[in-house]
Amino acid sequence: MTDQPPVQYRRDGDIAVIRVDNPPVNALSAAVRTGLAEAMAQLARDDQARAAVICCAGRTFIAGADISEFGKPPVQPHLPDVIAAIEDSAKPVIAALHGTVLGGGLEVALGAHGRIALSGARMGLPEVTLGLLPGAGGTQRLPRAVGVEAALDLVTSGRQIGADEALKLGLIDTLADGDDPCAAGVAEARRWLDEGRAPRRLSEIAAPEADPQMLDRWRATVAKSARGQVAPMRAFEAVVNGLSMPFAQGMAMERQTFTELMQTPERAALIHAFFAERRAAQADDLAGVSPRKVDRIGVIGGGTMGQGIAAAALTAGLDVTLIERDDAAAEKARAGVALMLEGAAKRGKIAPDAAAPLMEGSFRAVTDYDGLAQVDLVIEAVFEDLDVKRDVFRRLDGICRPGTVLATNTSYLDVNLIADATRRPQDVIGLHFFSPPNIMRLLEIVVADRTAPEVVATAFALAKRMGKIAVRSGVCDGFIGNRMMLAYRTAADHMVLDGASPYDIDRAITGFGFAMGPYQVGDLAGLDIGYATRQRKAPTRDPRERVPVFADRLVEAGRLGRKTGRGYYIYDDQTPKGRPDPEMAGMLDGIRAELGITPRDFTDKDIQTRYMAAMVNEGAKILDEGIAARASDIDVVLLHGYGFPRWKGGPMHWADARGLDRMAADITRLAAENPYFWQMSPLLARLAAEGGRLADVNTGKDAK
Ligand code: 3H9
Repeated sequence: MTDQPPVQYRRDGDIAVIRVDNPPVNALSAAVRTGLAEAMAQLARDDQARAAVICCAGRTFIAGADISEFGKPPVQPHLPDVIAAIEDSAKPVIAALHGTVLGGGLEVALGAHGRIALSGARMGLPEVTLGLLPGAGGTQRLPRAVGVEAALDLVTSGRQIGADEALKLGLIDTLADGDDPCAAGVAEARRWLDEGRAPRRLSEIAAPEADPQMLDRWRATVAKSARGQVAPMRAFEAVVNGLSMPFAQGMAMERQTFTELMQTPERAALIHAFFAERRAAQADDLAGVSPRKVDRIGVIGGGTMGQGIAAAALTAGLDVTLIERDDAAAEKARAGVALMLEGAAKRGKIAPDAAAPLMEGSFRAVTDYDGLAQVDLVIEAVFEDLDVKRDVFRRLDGICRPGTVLATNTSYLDVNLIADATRRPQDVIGLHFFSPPNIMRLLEIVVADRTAPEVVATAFALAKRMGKIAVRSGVCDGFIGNRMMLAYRTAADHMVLDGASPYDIDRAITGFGFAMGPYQVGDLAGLDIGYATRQRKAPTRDPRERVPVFADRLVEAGRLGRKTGRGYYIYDDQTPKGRPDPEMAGMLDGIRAELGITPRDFTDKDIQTRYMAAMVNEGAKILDEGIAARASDIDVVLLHGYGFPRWKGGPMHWADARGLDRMAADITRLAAENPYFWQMSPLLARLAAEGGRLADVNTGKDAK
């Protein structure tokens, strides 16, 4: 932090430079709003100043309102008033943009009379992603700057655009070179003075006309993509309704909508998700612990996971040595990684022509473990079998130099047992990537009993470098995510055994907001995975456990899901995303008759209640055992790895919002039916009785 006030006023000749310096992202806290308002008053008084520049210190222009103030009583001056003061200035005001110009930051820029941006700047109005709409003139000024259609696109999607696109749209006037936004702004202001340009106020421009058909198209698009969310449609309406109102009335309507949205559970959930993602990377016991340097990594196994991990690491600028069994497998892996890098180039993750040089210079697929002698970290992604993995780690122990981090990508095996295969368990950790690892952002960092703090810190640093959202987990079967999934899938399987169809379940669960239902997910992942797990556990299975016989039958009939064209659904050219199988009902009825089950009906609500109760109950157990350090970490895993609807915040947030007494009542009722499966988490029972919240639980165990 600097000792200086967050907004400084100085003069460069006859240009006032108003510089915001509020690390880390120059958010518009009350102090910044006050500082900007005072600076505008000073500008008006300053006879020496003929124009002004608003620019920012640090890595970005203003990245928006201060989100940490949301949910608290608003403090004056309000942002719309500050922006009105900027726009009302009799002297030209130029906003000089760099970094990420977001939300209220872009609204400040729209209040200025001219906008110049450094070439790397990105801008957008992400408020809908927080359950809000732009609340400081964005819905009213943006259409006047870029036209109705472009404004609808930006306001309802929250997407960010680069400076080039902003220039084309007319959102900015000029692109500047260099890396000093304030200097670029001063030069632009001087040009304005030389040309004698007067302030141009967007509020004084008539609202543009809109083609009714274009509006209908957009209304349909927004309704479809918003799914269960409220904010995108309210944002759409604010833009459209504002077109037929005087500017001041449009501003009042926008403010009213903003205030209403601020009260919604959707806004609370989305902001919870934003902070939960950032909090997940913070561990109290790692303060002051330095990560080891990681530039070169090894990947063992060139299947889909190994290839994806390699591609993600190359994209992040790491050097990668991939080990495969034989030359043919190594070549296949190499081709797969090359394809993924081309995909990364298409998605703009690396430069358009970067894939080939990365493959040439930073990647090799070899068959000899000796290639790993000099790497800084190894990620093993071989077949999911404890003995196979222990063998790999024994070999690594013999080859890797001291200090190399040895990571396993296992999704459920005991990392302690893997660590024990080496003479350096302190260097062993789990890095559970999600499939496909070059796309999915979630990474579970699995900390074993003897993993050194430095190794944990190294894993977090690597995750950050690779752009992953990292969550720390302790060791248990399935870690946080797959253990949760097993619980809610089991609840779903019980419902199918008892009378629901997989299609009923998937409809109810996507209706809740999940990206996919459990049986759609099963088909995508391959039904053989669950089958293999059930076979593995069969010898130790408790006789009270209910086996999803129907799932086993599908696999035994060769119906493994999408990859075989048939699983719960049928996949063909006409229905690549799958259609229900007309034979499913008959098969299920046959199995129920065999098991002596009289089928019963489940409403969507019944299905959602059981699915969520199983998920939350397991989450509470995971928290209680210290497998997760905080409830919000569990939310992040479900949001990023399992398609939980972001606007509901994650299962733990959702349960707190619904009330733990209601959750406990659901579980008690279900336990009467099946006491073995519905064993209430003691933590959940206690919190429900005390009126507590999962969010406030601090196990103090730091997930180890
Ligand atoms: C809005 O503007 C409403 C207006 O229309 C109307 C008002 C009336 N506030 O993400 P990072 C913190 S809505 C407070 O790790 P990066 C963040 O928590 C707002 N804090 O860095 C973290 O703290 P910590 C619209 C914020 O480089 C630290 O800064 N704006 C805010 O990966 C670093 O963040 C947005 O939605 C904030 N606005 O990404 C932008 N932003 O170190 C939200 C960040 O303690 N922000 N922090 O964990 C972002 O998208 C990214 O943070 C950004 C930087 C791209 C800026």
